[in-house]
Amino acid sequence: MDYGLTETQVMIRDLCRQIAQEKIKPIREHYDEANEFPHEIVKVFAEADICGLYIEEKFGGMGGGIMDLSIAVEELSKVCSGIALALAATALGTFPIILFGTEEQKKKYLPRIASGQSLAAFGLTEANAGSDAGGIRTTAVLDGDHYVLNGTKQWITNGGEAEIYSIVAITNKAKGPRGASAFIVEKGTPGFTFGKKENKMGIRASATRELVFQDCRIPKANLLGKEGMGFIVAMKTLDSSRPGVAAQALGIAAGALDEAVEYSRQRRQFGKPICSFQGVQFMLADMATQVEAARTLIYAAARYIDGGAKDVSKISAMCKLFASDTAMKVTTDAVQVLGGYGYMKEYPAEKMMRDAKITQIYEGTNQIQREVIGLGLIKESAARK
Ligand code: COS
Repeated sequence: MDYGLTETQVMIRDLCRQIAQEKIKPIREHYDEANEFPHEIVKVFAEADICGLYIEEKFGGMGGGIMDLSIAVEELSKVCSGIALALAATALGTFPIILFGTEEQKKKYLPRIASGQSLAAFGLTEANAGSDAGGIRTTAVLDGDHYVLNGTKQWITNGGEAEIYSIVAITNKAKGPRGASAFIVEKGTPGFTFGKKENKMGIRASATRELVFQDCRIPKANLLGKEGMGFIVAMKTLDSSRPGVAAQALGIAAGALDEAVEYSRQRRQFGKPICSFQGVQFMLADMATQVEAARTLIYAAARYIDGGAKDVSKISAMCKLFASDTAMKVTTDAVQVLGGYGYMKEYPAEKMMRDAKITQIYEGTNQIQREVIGLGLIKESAARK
């Protein structure tokens, strides 16, 4: 199926497929085992010019959108979603600048990201503020022409590796979510350091770290949007980034399906390949149907957002919810098809199953996605009256 992709999108898909097969496949096990960040592959992304797929051409990007990013993330994640995350998490950290940055801020930061010279990251989550994003405690206090940041962000993807961080902090405690603001903070700013690097179940080739701010002074010019808009910046960013997580989940599921089909053709039991048994065929059929449904929903969501639709929270949450639940189900079934071998580290199915789990958790748990979808339904119904 060609899914109505443009010529450029087919080119992006084929290029990323080639990078995944030739450059990532041979080293994915090493990075997973070592819990190490894949600097060599980030260089490959930069050389292949895929870091700016979703960034405007005038800022050095390819001028595409979320659809182009999703295609790339899906292809890379078929082989290793941990490595693909360097690209996807950079997009998450870049969306606040794309959506709310001034022309000067865009001119200063986007070309560095588009060229692959700098990675980006998004800092919202804290130890006591995960699903309850409005509960963050990191503060930013205006002092002359600087803001002074204090607090700790937790579980930040690309933490320590990124040069450019979009950070949400409280500028007015009394106002709740309306008292948050968003800022750009550069690595190397005095008072900005990195804490614990996490040892994770899956996506082990990605860097997940604490960001620590201690009297970190950043120029006032680094404020994104207006003071008090931080919660909206965060929510709109997540609306744009969730199809990327969904594409990551889709890639994991599609990769696991490929492994399961191939294995079932090779593995012989009772004198026949196991793919000849209906019990296995039915499992593969269900897996493939779920993968196609996830892809179709993600592409629909990505096109809708790229088309400039205003209220995209519901469709964005739907594709993240469906694709990540699909990834968990399909990878679990792939391990089952591979049986004892599926449980062993010499086959990639167990890694895919470990990698899939996080997609049901980060960028909003699937319980939060259901809440967003539910609220969207109520809002739409109320608007019709
Ligand atoms: N776009 C624009 N505005 C939005 C919005 C969106 N997607 N979502 C919420 N808002 C606005 C609301 O309209 C509301 O505005 P008013 O103050 O004018 O009424 C304001 O933001 C607060 O919204 P709400 O009352 O719904 O906030 P809650 O604190 O109840 O939280 C959820 C809402 C749960 C949806 C939010 O906290 C969330 O998304 N949590 C998950 C965060 C997450 O994904 N974390 C993962 C880590 S970041 S990678």
